[in-house]
Amino acid sequence: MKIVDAKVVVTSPGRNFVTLKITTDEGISGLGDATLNGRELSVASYLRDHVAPLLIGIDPHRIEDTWQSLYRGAYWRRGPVTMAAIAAVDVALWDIKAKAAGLPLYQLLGGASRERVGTYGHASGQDIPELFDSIRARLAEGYPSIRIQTGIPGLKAVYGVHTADHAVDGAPIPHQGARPLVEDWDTSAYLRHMPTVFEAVRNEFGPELPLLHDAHHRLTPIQAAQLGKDLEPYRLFWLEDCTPAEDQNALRLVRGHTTTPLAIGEVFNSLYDYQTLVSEKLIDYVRSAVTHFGGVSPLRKLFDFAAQHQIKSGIHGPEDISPVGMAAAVHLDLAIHNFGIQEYSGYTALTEEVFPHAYTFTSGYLHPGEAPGIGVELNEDLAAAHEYKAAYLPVNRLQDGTVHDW
Ligand code: CS2
Ligand code: MG
Repeated sequence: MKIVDAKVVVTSPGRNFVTLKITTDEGISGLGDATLNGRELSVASYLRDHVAPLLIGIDPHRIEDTWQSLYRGAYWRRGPVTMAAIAAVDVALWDIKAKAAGLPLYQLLGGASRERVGTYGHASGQDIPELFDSIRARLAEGYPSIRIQTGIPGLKAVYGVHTADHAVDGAPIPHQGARPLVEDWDTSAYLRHMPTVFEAVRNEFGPELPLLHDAHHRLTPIQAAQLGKDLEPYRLFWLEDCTPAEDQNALRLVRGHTTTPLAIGEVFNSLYDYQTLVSEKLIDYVRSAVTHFGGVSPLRKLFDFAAQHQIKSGIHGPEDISPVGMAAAVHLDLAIHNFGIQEYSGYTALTEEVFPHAYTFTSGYLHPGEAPGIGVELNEDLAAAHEYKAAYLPVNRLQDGTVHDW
């Protein structure tokens, strides 16, 4: 079997997605997600201009060799753009291999280790009553676990609190425009407010409901330690991205002060980003997504490394991972032993039409389905009808105007 075509499709059915379609001389094609929120066109160019020409003529069954050739052959290693591009190739080749075998991808990854994949949904609100309504809505949809994000008194806009005018079919959609929105931030106000939020949620919904929270890289290590300690009475399932973790050693300080479980890694794109975090057991969940970590091949290596340290998966699954990337994740989720939880925030109805898929989301649980491959198709005509629209992630600034992590 030989690759005869590699096509990049950029579409925007509510938000921008980048998809790679690889076609073989035997008529089997495979899809890969290359979506990098806010930098989509960089990955599209990396694929179109520097990767696709190199794929023509090679044997698509040689997944590991192709991955290593793209990683080592680029010379300039790692980074979100490179690894999203390599991820799309990796997933498309796994899609082809599984289709050629007539099997759903999870069967090539060792078969099912569970019957279904547990998820967490997003609940948010500007204030406690709005948050409670959002929690009730997620519970009504069957989510077994729920992430809590709220507004902060005195701040205008905060990560994770979606206003109705920025959601379609319940799925958040980004602010589109030539420049990013500017949001405001005050760490002291946040640290004062969050314990009161979890106190209110526990009083209203009880002690059993698994609750997650995303600090979104905004705290210093000692502030993260403080928040972790302050939230211990509320027994979180995890506190995510409590401090920027490029400095993996920073988590030694946090880990030393709190037993609140920690999840990190959605912005990581290689095993080296986790070296200290995993080997010293400084975290409890690894967050990388198939799309941003170089594909299924390296992510399963990460999960095996994490399993040696009793660390579990928590694959990143917001609305800016396309259904192609989500499908690949759910195949991995079903197969690996050290599965933790899968983030799932849903898509617009139009996105579902552009990417018809075999995976199902039923009362809070995902299953990849039994279709050969990853089980996703691309409606290219519909994709072409919804062109790329410039959209950037917000920029965060402190009250004095200093730029801060968003
Ligand atoms: C968030 C993401 O889902 C999460 O945990 O961190 O929504 C993140 O903000 C986006 O993926 C950025 O594109
Ligand atoms: Mg996050």
